[in-house]
Order: sequence, then C-alpha cells, then structure tokens
Amino acid sequence: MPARKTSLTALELEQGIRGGVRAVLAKAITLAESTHARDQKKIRAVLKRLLPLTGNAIRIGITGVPGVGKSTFIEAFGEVLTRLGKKVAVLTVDPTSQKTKGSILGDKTRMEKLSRNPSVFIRPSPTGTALGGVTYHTREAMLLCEAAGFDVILIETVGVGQSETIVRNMVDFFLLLMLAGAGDELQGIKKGIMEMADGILITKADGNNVKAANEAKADALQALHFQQTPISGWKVKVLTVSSLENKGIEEAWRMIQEYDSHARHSGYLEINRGEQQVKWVDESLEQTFRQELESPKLTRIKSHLINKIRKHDMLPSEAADELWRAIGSKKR
Ligand SMILES: Nc1nc2c(ncn2[C@@H]2O[C@H](COP(=O)(O)OP(=O)(O)O)[C@@H](O)[C@H]2O)c(=O)[nH]1
Ligand SMILES: [Mg+2]
Repeated sequence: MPARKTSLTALELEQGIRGGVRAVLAKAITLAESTHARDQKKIRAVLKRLLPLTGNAIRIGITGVPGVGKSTFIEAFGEVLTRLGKKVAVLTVDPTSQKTKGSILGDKTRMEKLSRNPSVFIRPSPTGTALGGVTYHTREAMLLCEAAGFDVILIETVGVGQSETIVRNMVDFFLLLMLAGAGDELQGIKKGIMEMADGILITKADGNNVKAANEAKADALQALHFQQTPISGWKVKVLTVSSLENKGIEEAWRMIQEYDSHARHSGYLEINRGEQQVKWVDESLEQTFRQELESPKLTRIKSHLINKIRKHDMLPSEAADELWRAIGSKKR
C-alpha cells in the first residue's frame, strides 16, 4: 500500500517523534505501512536512530473472539491508565476489517471517549493489506510509539488466522478475553489459545451475567490447571471484569504490573524480547519472500511453469527451483 505523500525528511520525522508530536508519529506509521522501497528505506533510517528510545513501554496484546468486548475494555482500561499518568498507544490488528470495514467503524465509536483523551494515541490497522503486512508493520508502529514516549502499548487483535501468534510474538503480556457461557464457550475458543495467554479476563461480568462469569472463571482455572507452567514461570491469572461498570479494570492492571515485575526480576522479559527479535527476522524474511512471489513478474513465470507441469514437462519441485532462481536474479 503506497504511503500518503509526506514531505517530511527523515530528520524532521525523527525530531517530531522525539518531541512526541502525534501528527508526525501518524505520518511515520503510514510510511512504515508502505510497501514502497523508498518509504521503507526512509522509515528504517528513522527507526534506527530512534532505537535507543524504544523498549521502555509495557507491551500488551489483547485478543478474543469478535464481540467479546476488547474495544470496550480498552476504552475503560485506557481511562484507568491515563488517570495513573500513563501515556497509552492503541494499535489494532483486525484482519476482518478488510472485508466488512464494520469493525473499525465500531471501534471508533466504541473508543470515542478514549480517542479524545490527550494522553492516548489510537491507530487502526490499514485496511486492504495482507495480514502478514499489517502485523509486520505493527512492530514498527509499536517502536515508533515507544520512541514518542508512550508507556503502555495495547495491541488489539481478533482470533482470526495467524494474527494471535504474530501478536503474541511482539508483546510482553498476552491478555485473552473470554465470554461467560461456561463449557460451550471454552470449546469455542481456538485450540492452543489458552496456552498463549498470560492472563484471562472473563468479560461482561455485570447484571444477570455475574454468576455465569464466575462459573466461567472457575472453568478457565480448571482448564489452566491441566496446562504446563509456562517458561516464564508465571502462574496465569483469571479475573472477571465489567468494562461498562468499570469493575475489575484496575485489578487487570495490577495483574499486568505484577507480571511485569516478575518478568523483569527473573530476566525473562529480556530473554523473551531477544527471542522476539529473532522471530521478527524470520517473519520479515517470509514477508519479503511472499511479496516477491506475488509480484507480477513472478506470477507470470509461475503460470508458465504450471502449464509445463500440467503437460508433464516439469516436476513441481523443478518449478520451485526455477522460481527461486528468478527471485535471486531479480535481486542481483
Ligand atoms: N454488558 C456488557 N456489555 C459489554 C461489556 N463490554 C462490551 N460489551 C458489549 O459487547 C459488544 C461488543 O463489544 P466490543 O468492545 O466491540 O467487542 P470486540 O469486538 O471484542 O472489540 C458491544 O455491544 C458492547 O457494548 C461489558 O462489560 N458489559
Ligand atoms: Mg473491537
């Protein structure tokens, strides 16, 4: 996706971000989202100079099925955090929004109050981009927000495709939101997702739903009981919350702070972030490869090769070799 035209130089971008100027931060993220080589070169130069300013935020991923209450929770959570003097950046990774566009609109209205809060920066993911692209640039967006002085980064993602795993690989704390509804609900949760969580919130624990929420909490604890202790050594916690009634929101923050001090003292935070950087290399490589493979030139070569395969003139493995060579020759 091409970046909107920006006249800012790399130096202006760097200085603007150092000064915490939102408009400049927004422009820098737009550049990071661009697939144009020129834009990438520029934003990488900026990012490299800003790297010493990054890494100081608590990075929190927030996931759960659509409708579980992620955006509403972020709104309530963001208010609590800013009242404590925190500067909060919200990045959303929503692959479903490409199709419907509805969820982004929904998020905007749901986070309306938060978006007017001067200590908050909200950035929805660009629409019409491949999932890999969106999440890949989310890392850069996160670093840019840290350099701009944000202390808490919230990344909202929905339980679609690979997005959870990718977001899990870029945050310190992964928060899973679940609806009450007991046994059925637990089964509805994608396999493996509970293993990724550092904390679980049972949402909408208000009105007639309080009892069901407490039951869901007990079920979740039971399920966790059979899980191996994560390598972080952290015991996963389950809380009930009501974002509408502001219940459990501060407790959720306390849980994350507790995790943060645990992970810092044990050295796990640093180890984890180091491993995440290695994954970033791998993901970037995959992303580059995928982009090359989808280029018009490669697409043409590929359809030509597929014709040969159909005529029994070529083995699929030979076609793969040829495509690999075509990518190589393009590079040099
Ligand atoms: N009763 C109740 N409803 C909630 C709560 N949080 C969210 N909702 C409702 O659940 C629906 C989906 O919320 P939303 O935050 O958009 O979910 P998301 O798709 O996970 O981001 C909305 O209609 C919200 O008003 C809550 O704490 N209590
Ligand atoms: Mg949402």
